Amino acid sequence: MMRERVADVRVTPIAFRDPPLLNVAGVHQPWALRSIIEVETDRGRIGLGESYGEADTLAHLQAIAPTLVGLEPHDLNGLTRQVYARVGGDDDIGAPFPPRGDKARASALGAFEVAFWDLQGQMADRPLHELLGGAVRERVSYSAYLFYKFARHHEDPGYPVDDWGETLTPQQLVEQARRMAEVYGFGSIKLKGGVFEPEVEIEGLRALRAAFPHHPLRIDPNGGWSVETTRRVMPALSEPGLLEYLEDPVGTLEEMAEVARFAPMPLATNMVTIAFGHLPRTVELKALQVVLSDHHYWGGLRATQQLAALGRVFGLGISMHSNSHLGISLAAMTHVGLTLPNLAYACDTHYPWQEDEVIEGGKLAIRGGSLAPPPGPGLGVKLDREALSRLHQNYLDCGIRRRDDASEMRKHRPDFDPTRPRF
Ligand code: GKR
Ligand code: MG
Repeated sequence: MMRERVADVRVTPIAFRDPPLLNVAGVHQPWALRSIIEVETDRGRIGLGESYGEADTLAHLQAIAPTLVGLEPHDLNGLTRQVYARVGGDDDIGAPFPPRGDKARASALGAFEVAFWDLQGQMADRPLHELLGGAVRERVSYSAYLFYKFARHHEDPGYPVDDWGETLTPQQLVEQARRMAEVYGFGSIKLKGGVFEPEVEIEGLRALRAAFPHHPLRIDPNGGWSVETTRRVMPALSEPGLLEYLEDPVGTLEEMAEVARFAPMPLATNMVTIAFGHLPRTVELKALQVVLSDHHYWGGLRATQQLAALGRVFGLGISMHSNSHLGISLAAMTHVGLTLPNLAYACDTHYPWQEDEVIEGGKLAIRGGSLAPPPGPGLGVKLDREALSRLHQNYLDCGIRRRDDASEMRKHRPDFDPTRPRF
């Protein structure tokens, strides 16, 4: 019998509304970009993927797409070969510190790999996590991802003020956290920092700790602090029971290693250890304790499992990083999360900040702070075609082709300087 093969691959850029969330780089633009990947077989099955939607990623995905025709959905090594042939970079996907080429390759691979897995699941009539080795838990825990935010975007008359309002004070942070906890049941809290002086953000953490005495709490200044600043605030950050871990206080691996020498709490990253080739030096320097995996740029779901296995070998904890995303990404994160024995922390997700969806049935429902994968074979999600064309039209109309939080911030604060360390 003829084997089922890829017959067509479509990559559709989309844009969806994003609230004015603050971070070290500036503020989110009114639209977030993603790309939706459809890999269709000669029997009409469609596997789905979701990835970044910025111009350079999109160019890679669109260049690779036609070269996948003829592959079998099980041929992940064949897929890897095609991706490597089209996206420049070193031969070793994780060679030490050439992250540009390798991140581009790993991101392209991850985008298509999820769609290939989705097809494999559909062909086997099995949910994806079963193909990935089976579940070690029934649900994946996610954390409340708190952001300081403006009440509205600077110039966007068509966009109503979002109903989260402004979050600039400790009291407003607590209110944001209460709403997250009430609606989604989150049992862990992450604060996106790097926005205000660290002492101001620590006041926010203290308010959260007082309001949520038992929720594990983290802060992530995205490399916005210097080593000296981190040393200065360490006594306050080390107050008993305040932090579960400290994420990317400083911007380089070497600086993380310096901080690790005086920080009593675990250090986590999604910024300095972002490829396999970074692991030897990370381990050698004892620079951190938790790697926030992300299938979108580590190279897919197999790579995520391999990273978790290496984490077990070297005593690194594993959790998950997130960017603004929709349900295809969340389904993929949840399937692979079910299979990682050492997923020891609640994963990040921006999902509550996104109102729109591209999958049938609308938003997936995080309940009790966790999510079970959507039922059904493969990822368990299907494209809502009307939503896809609407979100694609948003992309065509919005004019944004590259995320630029700093320029957006300068509309509010003309003297804003995103140079890091900011503090
Ligand atoms: O969405 O503003 C944001 C975040 O800062 C995001 O860009 C980061 O990639 O969430 C991320 C992180 O944990 O560093
Ligand atoms: Mg981070």
